[in-house]
Amino acid sequence: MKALILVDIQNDFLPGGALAVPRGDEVIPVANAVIPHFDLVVATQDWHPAEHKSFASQHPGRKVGEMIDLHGLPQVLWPDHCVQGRPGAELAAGLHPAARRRIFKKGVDPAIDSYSAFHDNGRRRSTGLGDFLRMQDVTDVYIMGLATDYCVKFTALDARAEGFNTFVIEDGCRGVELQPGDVAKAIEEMKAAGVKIIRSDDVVR
Ligand code: VGL
Ligand code: ZN
Repeated sequence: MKALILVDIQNDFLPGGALAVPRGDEVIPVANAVIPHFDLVVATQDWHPAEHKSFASQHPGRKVGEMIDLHGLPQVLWPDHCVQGRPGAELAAGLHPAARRRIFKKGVDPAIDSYSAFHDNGRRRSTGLGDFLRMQDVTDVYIMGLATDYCVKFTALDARAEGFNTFVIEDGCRGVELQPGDVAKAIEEMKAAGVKIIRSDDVVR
């Protein structure tokens, strides 16, 4: 059984959003093209409380893009984004309705960030996605969305670690690139972990 995981295709990660990923909107038509080829589609939603500690606004004197130590974990400080219940946290309006059927929320604990769709950055709490996929007899996981160098990468690495055959649809992803080259590095890291990098054409045929 194959599953498609749509990572964080939310308004705040689109051009004009609070944490806009360059050309993030270009993943929407790719998502809509591949969705009909999957029996199981799951979407993730970054879903932060307003006082989330990944927000630079919660650390007086600190700026967006700076690195801090958050309870023992390195943490990039982000602009306020994907705040629970706000329009920026909604899935992109243009997404195929099937994208909305099963949503896993992450980043809910204010004290720890959660790039992966499977568990938080300290591996303290699971989102339930791994068990859910196993319960549906999923063996192969296809991943795309935003952003390549954060949530897509960590979701793909965790999918491998959980034993799924893992595919990342490269043209269905866009990256933040805080540092130039971050996307290329993320792709190499995923490959090294056994993630297969494919194109949407490989799914839609
Ligand atoms: C993400 C930074 C902060 C992502 C989420 O979806 O890649 N990046 N929160
Ligand atoms: Zn976030």
